[in-house]
Amino acid sequence: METIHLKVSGMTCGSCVKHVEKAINAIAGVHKVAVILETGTAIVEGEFAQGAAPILAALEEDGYPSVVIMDIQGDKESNSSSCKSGGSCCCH
Ligand SMILES: [Cu+2]
Repeated sequence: METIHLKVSGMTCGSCVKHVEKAINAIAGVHKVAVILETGTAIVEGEFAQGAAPILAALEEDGYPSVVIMDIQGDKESNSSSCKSGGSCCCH
């Protein structure tokens, strides 16, 4: 199971939220969708064989262009600690 965080533009009211939820739910592999109107974000849980691309395409089609928010802080941390031993990179 993966989680994708999206920044969704164009949502202005509760029916936009429902629209976005419906569009995302229609995509294969999606298990759970949480849309937060206040922050304009959507959190999608599921198995994403093709990554976020089908979700972004569906939202774009419905008039809510979206981008994936980088939420891999844990990964970043493990990367930076691993490259301390590796030597020549940006975070030495
Ligand atoms: Cu609306």
